[in-house]
Amino acid sequence: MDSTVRIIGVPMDYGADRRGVDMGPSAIRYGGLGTELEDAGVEPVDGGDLFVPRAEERDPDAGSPRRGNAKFLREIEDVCTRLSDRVADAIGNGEFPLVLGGDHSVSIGSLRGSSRDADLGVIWFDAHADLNTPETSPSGNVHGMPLSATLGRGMFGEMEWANASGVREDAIAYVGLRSIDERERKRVRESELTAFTMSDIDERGITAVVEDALSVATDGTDGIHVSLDLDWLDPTTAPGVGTPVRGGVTYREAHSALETVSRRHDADGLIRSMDVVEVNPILDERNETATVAAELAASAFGKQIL
Ligand code: HAR
Ligand code: MN
Ligand code: MN
Ligand code: MN
Repeated sequence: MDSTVRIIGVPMDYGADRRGVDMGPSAIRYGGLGTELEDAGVEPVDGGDLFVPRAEERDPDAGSPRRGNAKFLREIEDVCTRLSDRVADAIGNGEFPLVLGGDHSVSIGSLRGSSRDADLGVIWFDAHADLNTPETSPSGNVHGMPLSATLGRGMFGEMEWANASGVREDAIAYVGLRSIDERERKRVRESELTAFTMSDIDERGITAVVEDALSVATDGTDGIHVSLDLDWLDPTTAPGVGTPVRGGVTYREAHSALETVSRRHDADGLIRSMDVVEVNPILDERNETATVAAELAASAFGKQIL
């Protein structure tokens, strides 16, 4: 990959119960992101972090919808609106935006920004489907809702700031699902989304699955967004996440997946933007999860062993 990578930190934990994920951007930088990216042969430009007020000085229910439950929705709207501008500006300047979360609700802003002038496909590396709405969420945590927000499902249909009409539902592919709420399961089945679970990876191998996911996301789109939730990995490799689920991908499978993404990008230049989310340094062990996050980003940008 040849373009400048614009690092955008979003120290936001409004979307998750386990406070601490707001320290993710610092931890990923400290885990070696800059040098890792240089090793991948790209030029990182760190634009610092977006301003995010402390959750402790806010009332989680102040912006809650009339029906349903979505904590800190007003604050998330504010941050994601600013983030989407930053992402769109970076792309407009010919740069590649790399967003560091923060919890997964940051993707609402990444996706809206990246799809502003494009039809966008999405690869969602995650244990979770993130397809709840305020009506169906068991937790009220918006990090379990970003894809529904993007697609305007349920009451998100009335929230212009969250919707990204350029994101094509039939060009979204999950990779590595293993924890889905009952009502999400129904939604995934009835939707046009493509879902590759851990069982698919067991049966077919990570490379074949990621290649299929890339085909789905690039079919008829102008580019794709890669969203990497660190809880996609097995908790033995990535313990520093708020909602760990055992049975995730190994360290090698994760690298192999992002290397497959990078090969595809070299071939057709279709990767437009990426976010790396859910690293929680308070729950981490010796910054391992943040370090893996930095390494995986470098793999996505083409870092090679030889
Ligand atoms: N499905 C659950 C909920 O909506 C848990 C979501 C877990 N979150 C994430 N997202 N880390 O991937 O509350
Ligand atoms: Mn997620
Ligand atoms: Mn997850
Ligand atoms: Mn299609």
